[in-house]
Amino acid sequence: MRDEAEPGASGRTARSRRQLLAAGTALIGGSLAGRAIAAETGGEETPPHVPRWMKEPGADVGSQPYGQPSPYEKDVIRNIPKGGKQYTSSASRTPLQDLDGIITPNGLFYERHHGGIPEIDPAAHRLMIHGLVERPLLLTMDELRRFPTESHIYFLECSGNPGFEVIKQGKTASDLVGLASCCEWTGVRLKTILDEVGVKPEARWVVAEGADAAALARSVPLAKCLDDALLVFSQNGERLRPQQGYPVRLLLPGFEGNMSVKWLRRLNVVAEPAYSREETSKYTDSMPDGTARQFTFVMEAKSIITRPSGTQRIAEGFNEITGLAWSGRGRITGVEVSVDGGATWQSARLQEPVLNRAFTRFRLPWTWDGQPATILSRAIDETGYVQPSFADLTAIRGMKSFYHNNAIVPWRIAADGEVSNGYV
Ligand SMILES: Nc1nc2c(c(=O)[nH]1)N[C@H]1C(S)=C(S)[C@@H](COP(=O)(O)O)O[C@H]1N2
Ligand SMILES: [Mo]
Repeated sequence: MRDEAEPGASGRTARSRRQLLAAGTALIGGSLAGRAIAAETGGEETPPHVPRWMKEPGADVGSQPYGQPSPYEKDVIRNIPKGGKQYTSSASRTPLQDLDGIITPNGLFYERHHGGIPEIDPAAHRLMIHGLVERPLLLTMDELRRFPTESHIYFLECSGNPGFEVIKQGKTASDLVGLASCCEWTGVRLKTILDEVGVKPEARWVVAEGADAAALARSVPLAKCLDDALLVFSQNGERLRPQQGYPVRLLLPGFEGNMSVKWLRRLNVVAEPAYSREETSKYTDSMPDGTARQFTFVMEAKSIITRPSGTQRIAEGFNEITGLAWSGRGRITGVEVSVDGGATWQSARLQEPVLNRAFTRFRLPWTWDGQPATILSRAIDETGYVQPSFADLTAIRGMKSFYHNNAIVPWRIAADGEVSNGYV
């Protein structure tokens, strides 16, 4: 077994993992647990000594009116690319490999901004609903909150997660698919507001516009607006963060992130799409025959193994393989994992809850024999759709595409336990 001095992204958990391994061995009848204690070299703060933090009272209640993570978790932060003009078109990624469960903490939710993050005074902000409607409305944020409200757990994912070339460059799970996050959203159904204004029979689309310097605008099919679209004002129980669209954003479950317009100021009900920048020059994909795919709304099923994953290092013996799967078309019904480069596949256990258009956590117990291996996962959703390999995806879409790359990500495990991107 490799020991606790291991470096890498998972270094901070190396010791607790070793202890867990020792405990697991004891559970199945070995006597390694006693040896592990004797070999412990943690120093004065480690049992059987009494640690420093037991010898005097801890910090006062309210020493942090808004709570912060332990200082020892300071490296669990958003993954922000170096350089580049952050105020024009920028993104930061969720550190998926450092998180557990299915909920993304608000401070680690991925960000994608086309004109920076506006600081909006909610008292001055209004939502205008107009166009092909009987009774146009201008809503204050307080008025919006008076409508019947719902909470749902949904993922949100940028359709450039990752670009077709990036898949060969990223090192960590976050580099590769960190433009995806999942949280509990609270808001008012867009249908409730559209019923209030009275949509005219010739209406087919709703153009949503943001109050940022980009004035980002997207045309949304009326059917989606009357289905599960939400006007969101809270995430994970607290008001939206400025980065996520404070004080109100559109949330279109399962659709490409770009359409979930943040800092929402206007909904224009129309008969034809706007053909805005974001649905003509961007968020379209060039196909091998020279045509372009346009209005590619739904995010197809995807999965990623978050542990073990790129830049982590594993020890021989027991390792739980775990990760996340999601589909814009509904629930995940299965995740298959291969530990032999795709030759054979096993069903992973899906951890409850398994929710519609939300991250689903999967787990598979695995004993690594210390030989080089390639591990992969593929998601299956309730429509029967199976996540494709990069080769299968590009056979149809070519390499001129940028968006909607939902290919399987392989992780290569070297003989020393180092995990790296299997595409490189
Ligand atoms: N007004 C506005 N809405 C926006 C954007 C933007 O730049 N401006 N970015 C879009 C893109 S490309 C994505 S992927 C999601 C990102 O949402 P998030 O930053 O909350 O993760 O917001 C979308 N909505
Ligand atoms: Mo995006």
